Amino acid sequence: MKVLMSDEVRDAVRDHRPVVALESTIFSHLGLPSPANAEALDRCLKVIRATGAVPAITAVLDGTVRAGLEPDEHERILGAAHKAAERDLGVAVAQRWAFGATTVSASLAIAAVAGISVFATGGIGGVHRGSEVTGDVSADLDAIGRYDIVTVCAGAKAFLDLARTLEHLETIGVPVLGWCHDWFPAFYTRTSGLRVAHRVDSAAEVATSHRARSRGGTLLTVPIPEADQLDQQALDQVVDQALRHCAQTGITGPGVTPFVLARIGEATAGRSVPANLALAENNAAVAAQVAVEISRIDRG
Ligand code: PSU
Ligand code: MN
Repeated sequence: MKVLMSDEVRDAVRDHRPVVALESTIFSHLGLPSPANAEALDRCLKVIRATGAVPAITAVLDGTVRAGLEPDEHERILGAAHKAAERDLGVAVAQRWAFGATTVSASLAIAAVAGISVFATGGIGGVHRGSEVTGDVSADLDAIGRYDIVTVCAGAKAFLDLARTLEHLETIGVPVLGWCHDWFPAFYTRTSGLRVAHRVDSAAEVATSHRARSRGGTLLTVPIPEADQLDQQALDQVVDQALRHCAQTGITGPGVTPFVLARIGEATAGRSVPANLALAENNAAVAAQVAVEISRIDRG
């Protein structure tokens, strides 16, 4: 796969300086409503730079796979998009998609070609509830396991089967780390009640353990900041109702996420969107700290 890198990102990777890759789905209309999406992008970019790393937004623009966008291109990822998972990247090139919004799996594939070691997102895809019937397991998990990259997230999407998601990550050999925390976070809330494999308390620990691995990726989970978390019981109720509605009315596949997220937004009186922004920014900040430590190791 050919990836066009911005000059800034190419130079930083060449010199082993810290770089953090970002996906574009969360910033598009598929991820967050306008104008919160623009604010999320702005806050993530700023905090990565303030921590001493270079941000590298991934996307397909006009049929070209990109790592690192120019400032005048940022507006293009805030609008309507075709969702591009890793498997879609080739078709996005062949059909010259105007904007392919990269998911976690696509971003990791692009970051790997670009030589970037750290990737920040909001929530990863995972094993869906009822997957024993539908077989719905996000390609994100395979990509996290396959590429030699640290993925930083606040857990998985709010309405997945988190216990099965953790089991799957164990099966494919991904170390799931908790950032100053013993629990697998549940996106809008700090804990799912499920333990992570290992707690880590510094970026240096994450960087060292990642570089000491035999193969594949590391998943670093960062709980949403305390002040921004939502009420778990209220969330459980909305999610159950929304998923039942999807099943009854035939909303399936890619339609499910936007529907459930909209319901969560209504039920929390709009508090889910600021929570999403806060966790995305927080993940970007932690990812930048990890990138700084990895760069220290790589520069010897
Ligand atoms: N988390 C959310 N909303 C999203 C996503 C994650 O709260 O829209 C996106 C991410 O881009 C992730 C993708 O990579 O959904 C996973 O999609 P799927 O379950 O179709 O693999
Ligand atoms: Mn799926």
